[in-house]
Amino acid sequence: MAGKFRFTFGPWNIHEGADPFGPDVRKPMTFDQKLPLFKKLGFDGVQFHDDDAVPELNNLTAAKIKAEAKALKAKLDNEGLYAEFVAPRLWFDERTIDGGFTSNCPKCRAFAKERFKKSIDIANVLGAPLIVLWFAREGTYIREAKDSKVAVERIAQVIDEMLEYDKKIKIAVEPKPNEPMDHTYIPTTGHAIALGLLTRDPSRVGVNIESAHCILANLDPSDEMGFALAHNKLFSVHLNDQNSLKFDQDKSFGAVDIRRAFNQVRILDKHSYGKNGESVGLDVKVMRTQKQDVNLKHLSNSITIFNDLLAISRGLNQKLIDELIAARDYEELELLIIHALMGK
Ligand code: XLS
Ligand code: MG
Repeated sequence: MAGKFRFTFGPWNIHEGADPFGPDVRKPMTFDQKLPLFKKLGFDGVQFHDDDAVPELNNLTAAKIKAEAKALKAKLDNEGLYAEFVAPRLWFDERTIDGGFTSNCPKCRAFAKERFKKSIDIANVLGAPLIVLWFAREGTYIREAKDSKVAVERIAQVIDEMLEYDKKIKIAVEPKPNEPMDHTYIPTTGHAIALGLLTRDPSRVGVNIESAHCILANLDPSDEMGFALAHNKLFSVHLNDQNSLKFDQDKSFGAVDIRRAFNQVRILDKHSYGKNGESVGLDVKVMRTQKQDVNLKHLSNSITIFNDLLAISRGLNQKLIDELIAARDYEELELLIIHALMGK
């Protein structure tokens, strides 16, 4: 029992602060300005959307995409960083207004598949073993717009083709129940794992579990992680926090419910998460109110909170816990945990 934890985040986690109600409040930073910050903040790896890695990739030839990815790989090597995954960003383009894989328009579906392939090509150059699929617009605003059976079959079909396209790549589905859509297909870990069963190689289809997304589905993130671990499917995690069922907040890890965060750290540690090279991603967003010169604290604070909770978890008297469990004295066990979290 002991996880091996390496931390990652994506360039989108350094954010200018725009929200649906107002513009940027901080100056943008270029990718090259962000890169040296990873190590300084305590991170070892970088997560990429396909167009974070190769901007404007829609307008580039396959050869040019590979060349740009190669140049990026050199920059990462230079900083001593690894690429954890590449995720096709299928929610920005006008062709994916109504989704990519589940769009009712065949040309749009073809575009989405192309982007998936390009993501795999980029991942290969970067040495990233994983593609993350967050199904942003693969859902509906009104149920009558799409057929849910056909939609799931279409998603499975594309994943299946990509497993054939690349015989090694692994795919981590990142479930989320809503936002931007009213209802998103593949809302939970169970759905994601079952989706993999519809493909030619379920062993290469797993999950990236994001704390906030579980909470939005009214589920406990640590139990979702346990479910995935029991299936050998926890390919990555996106730790953060979320204050109940509202818009996706991506708060610093543990900032809302420290006990809920503790249980995520504990389940990961207990089952040696990271032993196969998995990373701990922190998909956190700084508060809009934060000023320019202190706009990175959500990242370093999230690692600090993770490590503090890890120390608490490892410091618990396991013998006493086992005794309390055997005696079914969960009230006493609860006090023990709360006191530990209170530093008592
Ligand atoms: C959005 C997602 C996104 C993915 C990567 O809610 O969390 O950031 O992790 O595409
Ligand atoms: Mg995420």
